[in-house]
Order: sequence, then C-alpha cells, then structure tokens
Amino acid sequence: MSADRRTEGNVRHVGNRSRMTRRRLVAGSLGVIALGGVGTESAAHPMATPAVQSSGPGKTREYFISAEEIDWDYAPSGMDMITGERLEDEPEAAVFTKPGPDRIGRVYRKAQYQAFTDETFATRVPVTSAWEHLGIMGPVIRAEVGDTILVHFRNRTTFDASMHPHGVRYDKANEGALYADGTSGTDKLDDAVKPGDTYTYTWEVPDRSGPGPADLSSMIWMYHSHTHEIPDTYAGLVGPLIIARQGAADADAVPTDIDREFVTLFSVFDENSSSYLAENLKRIGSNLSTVDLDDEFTESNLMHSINGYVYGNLPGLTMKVGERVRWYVVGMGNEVDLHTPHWHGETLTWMGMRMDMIELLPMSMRTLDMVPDEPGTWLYHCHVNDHMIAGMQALYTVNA
Ligand SMILES: [Cu+2]
Repeated sequence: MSADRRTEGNVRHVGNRSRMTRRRLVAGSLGVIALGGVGTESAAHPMATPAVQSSGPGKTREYFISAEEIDWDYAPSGMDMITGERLEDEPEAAVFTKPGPDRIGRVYRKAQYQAFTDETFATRVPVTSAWEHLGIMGPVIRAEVGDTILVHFRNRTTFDASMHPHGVRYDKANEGALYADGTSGTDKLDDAVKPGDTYTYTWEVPDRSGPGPADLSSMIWMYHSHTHEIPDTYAGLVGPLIIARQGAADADAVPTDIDREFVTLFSVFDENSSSYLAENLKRIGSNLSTVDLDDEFTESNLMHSINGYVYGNLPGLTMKVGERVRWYVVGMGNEVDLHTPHWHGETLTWMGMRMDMIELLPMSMRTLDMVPDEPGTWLYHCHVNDHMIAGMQALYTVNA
C-alpha cells in the first residue's frame, strides 16, 4: 500500500548514583543554535510555510533558516513532571539540573536553527502549538518527491556552522560538510558558513529521497550542522526533514492520510562537548583552567533529553482519540545513545509490525503510526534504566 495507512495504528528509580563511567569528551569551545516552527495552526501543518515557486510536481520550496544563539532550559517548570516533585528535591535529578559552584544546572547556552519569513531574517516564523514539542530542534523542512528545496542559511552564531541534510540529493557545493573531499573553491563555501554570512543550499528530492516500497506516505530525514559535527550538534544544531511520497501530500507537502505528526529526538546532549562549554563555564564564574573537570562535573552535563527536555518537561504531545497520528522518532549522539522509546497506553505499527517501543541508535530515523483509542496522560520514555533515572522521560496526552 502506498499512500494508505498500513498502520493503525512508571517507572522511576531512585537508585544509587553508580552510573556508568562515561567518557569525558571535554571538547573545546566551538559554537552554536534555536527552534522554528511555522505554518498554520492546523495540527497537521507544521512549520514554516515555505515560499513555493511553481506548482504541480516539481515545486521549489524555499526556506529562510538561521542559526541563533539562545539560552536553553532543559526543565522550564523546575519540576519532575513524572513524579510531581521539585527537581532540586530529587537527588538523582539534581545531579543534572541543579546549578551551583562548578555546576551549570539546567540552563545552557546553546544554538538553534530558526525559520524566518524572508531574506531579511527579521521576522521569525511563529512556532504553532502543534509544533511547540520540537523543543531544541530546528523547523521542519518539508517536500514531496519531485520537489526542490532551497534553504537560505544565515549563521548568526559566533562559530562557523552549516546545514548538512540526510537523504536528499546534493552535490559538493550543497553537502554542508567540512572534510578533505578533494574539492576547492565554490564547492567549499557550503562547508563552513562564517558568522554573519548567508549561504543558499539547493537539495533535490528525487524518488530515492522519498518513501520506499515499505515506507508509509511520508518519512523523516535529519539535517544538522557538519562543520565541526560533534560540538555543532551537541550545541543544538539539528532539525527534521520530512519527505512525502509523490501524490500523497497536500500543497504544503503534508501527507493527506494522517491527522497529526510528532517528531521526537532522543539524545544525551553532552554539554561537555558542546561548542559552548567555555561560555557556559564563564557564566558560573568558572573556566576550563579552574573548574574541576572530574567525573561528577562531566556527569552533570550529560542531559538525557527528548527534544531537549528532561523529566517530563516536553510540552505539546497532545492528540485526540481516533486521530491518525504519525510519530517520527530519531536518535543522535554517542555510544551511550542506544535508546528504546516506549509509549504507555497505546500501540503503534512500524514496518507492518505492531509495537509499543522502537530501537534507536545514533541518527536512527523511524516513522511509526498510532491511532490512539484509550484517553489519558501517558508516559513516553526511554526504557534504558540508566536513561530513565537521568530524565529521559516525557508525557503525552490523548483527549477523548
Ligand atoms: Cu535511552
């Protein structure tokens, strides 16, 4: 079946702190980002409504996206929304979220891709309630097979950055990745966009970039900065790219056989390796030469998050009974980033199989469908014990 739906679609430990030794990757400082949403308020219409040139198959979808520096709060409520306790009252949660001498706490300088309305980069495309759950991620970039995507990227961070897409078709001038690939001149300009500069990426969406025979009517790829990939992505420069099968989408490239979409990113953001480590240390009156870079400090900066939120702070995962809900679930990070997202209360289908969890490795990209039939507020969490304790938990709500 092509465009039709073949799908239909806790736990909390208070253990000791014997967490596994994690690698310290105290990288230097590099830098960068933010979130952008767009589009109509309709639940099915995500992001930035791109400027569309021409009509019919083969539209050109034009986006204006900048990398912005922001202060990001991993737990804006100050609460563990799973237990109802204050984070500071929970020893396990306080490890990651409580600021103090030589502890950054829960607010970090980060970078985020944000969508703007035009080439002036003056007016941000509003993030609608349907997409506030994207959190630290950049705006959804959308296309239908046959389209061309134009992204005007402005780097408003203090470090070189880029946009590197997965899955779509690009040449060497549009790959957005810096490495010794034998290219030179204009083929290098996309690799590292300087602070203040703008670069336009052109990405094509041929058949091989869209849903395959066993895929649903749409699928997800990721885009991220790949100038200094590790510090760039830990800084926050990552976002979703959703491609619909030709003929299976509306004028905005939104699949017509679903009612709602969610994108969730499971990643242990290693703030020790972010472009902003030095900046974050400076803010607590410390620096790389004076801070005690011991295991406890390193541990405190491993933010076990879903879309950049910990301990149930992820907002906006709200739907209704009977809706056709598509979940795009992705992973990112290091060897600790083996995640097993688990939905309480409902089931999903993936690749024609029924499940209530899915396995993720770094940069895994999965598309699942759900038709919720049991109302309630349900736990949605990584099932890896260590990750649960460290805050990789969220809630989603199914309204009757
Ligand atoms: Cu996990």
